[in-house]
Amino acid sequence: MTMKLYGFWRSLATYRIRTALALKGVKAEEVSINLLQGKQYADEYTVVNPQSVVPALVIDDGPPLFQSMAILEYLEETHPQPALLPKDARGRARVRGLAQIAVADGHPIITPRVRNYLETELHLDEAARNRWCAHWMLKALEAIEGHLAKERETGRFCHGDSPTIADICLASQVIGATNYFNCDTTDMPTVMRIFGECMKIDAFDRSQPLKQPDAPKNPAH
Ligand SMILES: N[C@@H](CCC(=O)N[C@@H](CS)C(=O)NCC(=O)O)C(=O)O
Repeated sequence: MTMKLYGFWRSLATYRIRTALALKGVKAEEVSINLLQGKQYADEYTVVNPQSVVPALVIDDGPPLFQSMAILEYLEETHPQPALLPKDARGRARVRGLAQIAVADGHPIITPRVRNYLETELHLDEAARNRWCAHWMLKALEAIEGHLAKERETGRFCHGDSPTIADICLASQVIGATNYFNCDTTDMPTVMRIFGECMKIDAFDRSQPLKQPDAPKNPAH
């Protein structure tokens, strides 16, 4: 079986898949689609993903899988060990809910296509665009903190003592907030404690955007 992950070093959604693959010990060749150069709109890529976003995962000659949550669920079903979802339905609902705060509510409104629209159609300058992004990234993290701080299922990780899909999505959100938008995360101690636990795991750490071979050496990208 061959796997090809279409992604980009900077992409938070790609980070989620890279991390899940690493946790599960699944090898995939990564094909870089340079979002900063608009390569997501090139014909060669729109045949892979008509939405012009990464990630997409192609397995053998099969049709590309798309949307990071759907790909995470696919990997969980096809490579069940180590499990990234709890055994009980209620637990799975909680993990998916936490993940979706980042994936469905926080991340989509800071993506390049949204930032480009704010710039070219609404004429917001860079400072205003960054304010927008920082605001919405933090809102999602605050919502996650609200759950994690008070719910007894929270353990070393978001749900118990081993990492789940919720931790992968939390980590992607924290990386975006801190690496890209300089967010102040002091009001979310549980989120940051769990992020610290994630980063002790090699699969989370080495999948980070700034640790990818094509990432710029100067972090002020
Ligand atoms: N909901 C999608 C989001 C995909 C997405 O927006 N990816 C970003 C990179 S993290 C992208 O390719 N953006 C291209 C653009 O906005 O032009 C997922 O989770 O896979």
